[in-house]
Amino acid sequence: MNKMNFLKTATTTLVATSALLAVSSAHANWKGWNIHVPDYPVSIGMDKFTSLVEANTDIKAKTFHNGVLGNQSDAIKQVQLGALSFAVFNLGPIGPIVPATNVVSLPFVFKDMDHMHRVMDGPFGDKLSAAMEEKGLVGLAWYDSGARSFYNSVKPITEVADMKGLKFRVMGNPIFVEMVEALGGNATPMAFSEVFQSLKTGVIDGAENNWPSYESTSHFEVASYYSLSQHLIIPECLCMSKITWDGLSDDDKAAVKSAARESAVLQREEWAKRALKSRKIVEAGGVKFNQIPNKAAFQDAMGMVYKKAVEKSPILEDYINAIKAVD
Ligand code: GTR
Repeated sequence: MNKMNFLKTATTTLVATSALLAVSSAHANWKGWNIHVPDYPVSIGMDKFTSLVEANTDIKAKTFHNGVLGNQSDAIKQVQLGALSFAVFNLGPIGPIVPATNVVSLPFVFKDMDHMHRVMDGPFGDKLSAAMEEKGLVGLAWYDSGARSFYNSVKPITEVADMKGLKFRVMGNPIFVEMVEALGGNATPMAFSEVFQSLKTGVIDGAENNWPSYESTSHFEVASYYSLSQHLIIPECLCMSKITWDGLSDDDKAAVKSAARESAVLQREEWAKRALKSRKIVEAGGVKFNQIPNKAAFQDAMGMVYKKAVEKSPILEDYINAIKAVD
């Protein structure tokens, strides 16, 4: 083939491929995974995201709430494979797949929610997104998930010694097992959907979560001691499958990204409102909540957890320092 013919063929192929891609994007039907009930802040954010995507592109997008598409660890794999197009994931269970993200699963790594926002909304958040993208997850925006505290059906936790002998459900990441063990308790990784029944039947004594999840799952009805340890502040990502993302035109990418950002603004507002509302609901429902006077003792017990995490992924040392360096 001479040079001219080659160029012609190449151009024709390119045009045909782009046309195909454009067609596939025009008829795209995105499925999104969500673990939460439809009126949860994450769900409201995701619904905003899909309505903006549908308004500003030719893509059809629908979120399946209530975890009907399976548990979080399986859903992460489905998004990586492109079987699901998008999802909101807590970064906790992403750690085993993208070790760099383990830094946000280290207990007490953030001072408070505002500190977490300053870190994640700056260059550090972009660094974590880049690490996720290498594993097929494109981070579009960061959602809020509050601070997680311990709750159980046996007694209030006021000091580290109270954790001894209690069995807590944790999310799927060895860091959380180590965290509970470092405090003297026992830990069982378990899917979110199984926690209520396990609390009710006494398979576990407790779990840990933020006010809205403690309330929306009714865990407060079967584990009524909520102790404000606030040991984890883990952001969540509105993530897309890289396979889906790579098939988008530049215009669609811009529209999708801006839809995600706009949805995150709403999600954070809704989060703040729901955290207050959920706390009121559970207190009215008879929850006995207590402050922990010496939180520093819980923090001090985390030395081994940090040491092991850094041994496994040495990059975490720099990441921990980078987080601490953000005021
Ligand atoms: C919630 C979080 C979920 C899920 C859940 C859990 O706070 O929003 O993504 O991680 O906790 O404990 O499994």
